[in-house]
Amino acid sequence: MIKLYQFPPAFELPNASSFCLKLETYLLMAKIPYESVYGMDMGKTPKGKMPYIVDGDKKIGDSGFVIDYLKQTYGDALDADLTPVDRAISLAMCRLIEDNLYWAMVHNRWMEPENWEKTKVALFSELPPILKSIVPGIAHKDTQKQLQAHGMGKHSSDEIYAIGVADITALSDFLADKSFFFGNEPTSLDAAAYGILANILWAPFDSPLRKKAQQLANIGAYCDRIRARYYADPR
Ligand SMILES: N[C@@H](CCC(=O)N[C@@H](CS)C(=O)NCC(=O)O)C(=O)O
Repeated sequence: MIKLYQFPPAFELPNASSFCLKLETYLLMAKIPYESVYGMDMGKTPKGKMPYIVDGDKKIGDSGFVIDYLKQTYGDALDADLTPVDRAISLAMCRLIEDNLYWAMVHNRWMEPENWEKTKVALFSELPPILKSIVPGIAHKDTQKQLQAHGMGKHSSDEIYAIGVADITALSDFLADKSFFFGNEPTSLDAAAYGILANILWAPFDSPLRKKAQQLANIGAYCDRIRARYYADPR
């Protein structure tokens, strides 16, 4: 059976990492059996990031490459019927979520001082005492560097939230009154969108991002719908 390596659950979410939640949601939506292996050992990851999977003798990192592999190996249950135009939109929306909105969420969790205190407790409190005194500081500096390298970290908080709010509004406008982004059944874009929107809505961080997601009624209803359909059984 496929082993899905991911961070342990946090903030009462199946995963506080939007990429881990995306991949688990994809596996559930595509009905591919898997077993979660929770941990924080980045040394074993193929790309220094979570999530990754091990399937037999194959170890694959990056949620996008994992989904490509799953489609090739187990069939494309979710995206097979998308038109080329749908695929182009799906890719662009996915990039909006993962290469832009994600960094606004990271800024909110890691760079706002009171949120960093919550993030630190949620992510690192299970570490043994020696590691607990070292790892959070290193992770914080590394995240700050990543935000700078991406470019999001060069903006003020107000500017970052304005960027993120525009992304959430675009997702809401595209979703409109549909059940899922491309109609009545989910596609891989829904897995990516749920990964981040559930994290923005339900992790305990007030921000203009969460406020906007709460104001847009279709976003809350969408996340509720996916949670009820795929996460009703406690796992
Ligand atoms: N492109 C990767 C991104 C994965 C990613 O950024 N994972 C974050 C958690 S949300 C991570 O492992 N961060 C740890 C680090 O950067 O040290 C994917 O799609 O899987």
